[in-house]
Amino acid sequence: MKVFYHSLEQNYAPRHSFFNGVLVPYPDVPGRTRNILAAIEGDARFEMQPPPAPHSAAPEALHGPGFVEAMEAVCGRLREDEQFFPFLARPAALLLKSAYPRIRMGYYTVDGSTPLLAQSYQVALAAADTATAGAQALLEGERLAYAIPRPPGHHAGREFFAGYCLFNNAALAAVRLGEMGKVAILDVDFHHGNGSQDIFYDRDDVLYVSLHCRPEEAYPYIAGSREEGGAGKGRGCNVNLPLPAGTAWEDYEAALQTALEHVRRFAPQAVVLSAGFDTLAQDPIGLFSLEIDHMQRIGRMIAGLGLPLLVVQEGGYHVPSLGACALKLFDGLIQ
Ligand code: Q9C
Ligand code: ZN
Repeated sequence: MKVFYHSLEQNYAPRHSFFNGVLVPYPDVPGRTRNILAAIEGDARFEMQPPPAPHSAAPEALHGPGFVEAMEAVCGRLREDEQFFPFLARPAALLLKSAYPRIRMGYYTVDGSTPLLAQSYQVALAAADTATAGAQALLEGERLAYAIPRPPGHHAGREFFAGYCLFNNAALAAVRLGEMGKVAILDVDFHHGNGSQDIFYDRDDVLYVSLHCRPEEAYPYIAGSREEGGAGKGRGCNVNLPLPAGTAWEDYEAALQTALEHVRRFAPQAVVLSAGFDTLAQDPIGLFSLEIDHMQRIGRMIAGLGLPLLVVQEGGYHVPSLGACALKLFDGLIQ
């Protein structure tokens, strides 16, 4: 299967995330993708593709020109070693009129988990390009492809960045796959993909189904409840299946079965899997108790859909386990 990746992210290493009022070491480290790449390198099933064409994702179509321009403007003005957290975080229209990109960026900020660096804009573009190249492969007839963007994407909404995510890689891929017909995004990251939900909330051409830790107990705290079912013609096309902290395989499997029933009923032409490995018991952020072997079971269940599938990497922070998780997931998907 074709694997899409852009090496620009290897030099991308924010130092801190602002969480619970303190700066904590940034969990989205370059070692994450390095561990995955090392695992798949020696495996003939994975065929590394050349880096995607620059700016092929065109994120402004999805995220709006104001957001993309503000990010470019802020990043272009940051010092080499600077880590910028917007200190205003409010969608107040007045902020957008500011001549200062640092102030404008506040409009697009929801929390402090994600600082911006001088390279953020370029790296975010490369990540988006990586996911859309994966989508393009499915449009050209591939049945399974793997995109490994970094930073991840599912917390980035129409007009906000959050949760280590800048642009929504999986959403951009899903939009590209729209050429085939209806698309489902199945999100198995430990966290609710509030960005993906936001982007497709009122649309009936993209189904968003997520299995995640309930917002009462985990990030993003502000979205992910069962009641959020879509709006307007998108009603019924957003499915949240929140699970309590501590969830282990039996309950997870039952919820995944439910998620897959929703996907089948929607009858999409293609599926984007937002694949996070932060459901692992060892994960330093996640609060579920899955084992590495369960990734194979997840893969096998998803393969049962029999649909073209683009796997887009999201979270997963127990670095030494990530490559093994990816191999197990694809063992299940391919068998
Ligand atoms: N100490 C993704 O997995 N903060 N983002 C959690 C835990 C934010 C996760 C802090 C978590 C964001 C893509
Ligand atoms: Zn996550």
